[in-house]
Amino acid sequence: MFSRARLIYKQNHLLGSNLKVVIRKAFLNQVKMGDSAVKSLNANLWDSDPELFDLIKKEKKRQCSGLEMIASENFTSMAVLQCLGSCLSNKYSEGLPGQRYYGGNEFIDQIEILAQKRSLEAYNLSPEEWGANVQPLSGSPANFAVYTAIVEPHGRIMGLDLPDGGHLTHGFFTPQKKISATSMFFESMPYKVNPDTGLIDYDELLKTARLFRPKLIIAGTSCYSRALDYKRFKEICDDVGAYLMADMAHISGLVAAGVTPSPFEYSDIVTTTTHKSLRGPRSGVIFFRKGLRKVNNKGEMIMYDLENKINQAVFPGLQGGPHNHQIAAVATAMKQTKEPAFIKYQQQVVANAKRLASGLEAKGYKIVTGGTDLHVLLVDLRSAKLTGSKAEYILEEVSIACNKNTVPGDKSALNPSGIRLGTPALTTRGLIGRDIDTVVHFIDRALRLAREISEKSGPKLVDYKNVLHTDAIFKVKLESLKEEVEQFSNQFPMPGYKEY
Ligand code: DSN
Repeated sequence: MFSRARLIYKQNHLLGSNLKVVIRKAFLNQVKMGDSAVKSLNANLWDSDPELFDLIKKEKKRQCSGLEMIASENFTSMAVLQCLGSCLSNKYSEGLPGQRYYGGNEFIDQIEILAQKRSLEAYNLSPEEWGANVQPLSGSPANFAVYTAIVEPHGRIMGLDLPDGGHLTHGFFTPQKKISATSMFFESMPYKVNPDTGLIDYDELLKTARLFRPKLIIAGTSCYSRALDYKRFKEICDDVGAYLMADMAHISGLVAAGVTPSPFEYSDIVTTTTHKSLRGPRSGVIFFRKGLRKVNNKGEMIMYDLENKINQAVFPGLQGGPHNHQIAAVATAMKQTKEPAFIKYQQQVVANAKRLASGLEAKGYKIVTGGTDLHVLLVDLRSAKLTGSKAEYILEEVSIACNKNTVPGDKSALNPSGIRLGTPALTTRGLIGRDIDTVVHFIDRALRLAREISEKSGPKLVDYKNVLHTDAIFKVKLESLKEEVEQFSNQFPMPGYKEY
């Protein structure tokens, strides 16, 4: 028994030591393989994924050689790109500075606090009266977080109708379908522009608000070329006991530079994206008031209680870990708002938009509201006998990017009669004065060509595209205009990395 036991022990022991050797060898091997695996996984994008890198380079070339006139786009700074491509992308930090659900957030906390502080400074806000949540991933999540924070499920919200220049998240629905989650989970009622003037009809808004009694009214636009009357919005909100939320996504750069009225004086909450006129990263910020809200008719002080509600709506309500690389990029973009060059840039954005509007008007195009005070204008193409889709298509074919848009009085959002044009991106590349006249000239040539093609093709977009690509004379005209646009555009510098 004993010797058998010894034998078994010995066998096991031998087996054990052999096993140890085997395991150790495998481990060493793994470490070696791991090393080389990590190394090869860490290669530059251009070495590890030339197929994707090639597509990115092509997009860069498209951006450089075209004229970018989508009013919500811009070319961000090198500092922002460097934050976006930094190690901050690696870190989880659910929670707020000082109250995280993960360790290792010493520097992440400092970065987020810096982004909050600079966001307030950018708009000259006192930290006693305002707070900022810099975690929303973009504008739509920021808006939805506000609604879930302060409006109960199926509570009432009013926003500018999408076809009148509002944003999807302001509650868009059609007679057939609830389109935006805002209209699915809350009861939304649109307010409108006056179809003759293209201007927001504040009297009608008041009448509807008195009937609808919303908990929240949104003062914000996606395509509207005039400054909003925030004072009037606030009076209407006070009349019906609603909160006022300004969505300043489009104009947040202009507001920071003081070239358009600020929504902060009258609003309870302000949301914004940070990548449009502000020129930051794709991200979002919610500003909320703190302190005294009002004194009621019994003389009692009613305090704001937005801070916790909004912070908790963002996380854990709607989002997970904040995107720290974006938050750092917001911090550096907000810092830039304090530079004199930023103010000059924003002034030029508006000057360029005004010049573009008056140039197109001089060529016979109808500009909704008769011009612009901001970075954006809306061209009504009904009198030019073109649709927004046909105009957008031909402009893209000659390397001018813009988007089709409904104009006041349009019956269908699917077949809009206008195009929206913006100047933030062109201004970033340095276009001024006479350059804008050249852009007007290019747009006019393209639209006149579109009309010729449309006369030949008839009303259908599919036939129009077909004629545009098959008719030899149109093809030559199109190619030559495209070449001129690209030669012109390539003269202007592009911020960011050279190739990508
Ligand atoms: N998609 C943006 C715009 O173009 O206005 C708004 O989020």
